[in-house]
Amino acid sequence: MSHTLFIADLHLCEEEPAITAGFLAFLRREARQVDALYILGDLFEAWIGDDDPNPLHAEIAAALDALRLAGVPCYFIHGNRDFLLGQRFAAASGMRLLPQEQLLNLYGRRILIMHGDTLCTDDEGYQRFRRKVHQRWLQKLFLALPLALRQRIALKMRAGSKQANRSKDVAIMDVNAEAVQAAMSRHQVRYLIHGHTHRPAIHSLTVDGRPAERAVLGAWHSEGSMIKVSADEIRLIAFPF
Ligand code: LP5
Ligand code: MN
Repeated sequence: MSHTLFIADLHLCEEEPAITAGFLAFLRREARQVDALYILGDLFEAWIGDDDPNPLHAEIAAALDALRLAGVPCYFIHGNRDFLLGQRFAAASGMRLLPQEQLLNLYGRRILIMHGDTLCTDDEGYQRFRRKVHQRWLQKLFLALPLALRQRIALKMRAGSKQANRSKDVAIMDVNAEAVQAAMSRHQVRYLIHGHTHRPAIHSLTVDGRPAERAVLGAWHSEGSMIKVSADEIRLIAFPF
């Protein structure tokens, strides 16, 4: 039976080889017999430019491209860790880059997909940070810096983020209910799929007086997380690596 898969928040990096192995196995197994694969951001722990010679990136690009050659189209929405992932890596991996919000029409259902960070509007510190680093001129400037300097800046940002998160209330780092409603209403959808919060669940809610569902992907730590959409269901599935 035909279905489409969604994943997010793998945070791939050289320090976590088990997660990389789990993802490579997922691309050879679960992702083979599907209509399409959507990666909803934070595939990588941190992305500082497509020119980064990290061998992990080439390995992942080759594995994704093999999936495409096997006939499975793959789409990518940027996360807050890999928003600088560009056309060069997209071409190498055969992925198509999508805008931050994308409306899908799958098996008769209108589904909105996104990374999820834009829904966390109570986290004002993050939204300020996001506005800054999403300025095109600043990104161009950053990408023109020597790789070693970019690495140092990214490490500083990661450390700053960890530090900031320690003092933030957990509720602040979840989605804001009104932001969810507004996005779903704007796109006239009853289904939303996103990641980012690392709180896997399927929530029931009401949008414009009608029942709706918000499906949240889990992060890949000790197991994988995916959402499977078919004509019958939207199902959240955890699976071992
Ligand atoms: O990522 P995570 O899970 O820790 O927390 C996120 C939010 N944090 C971020 C920051 C990223 O982790 C940093 C990623 C680096 C990417 C590569 C570099 C690209 C540089 C491009 C420059 C143009 O997204 C966190 C949220 C949390 O999710 C939950 O939603 O709360 O937000 C923050 O922590 C933001 C803080 O409130 C402020 C950020 C401090 C950054 C310190 C900057 C130091 C800069 C030094 C530069 C010389
Ligand atoms: Mn994220």
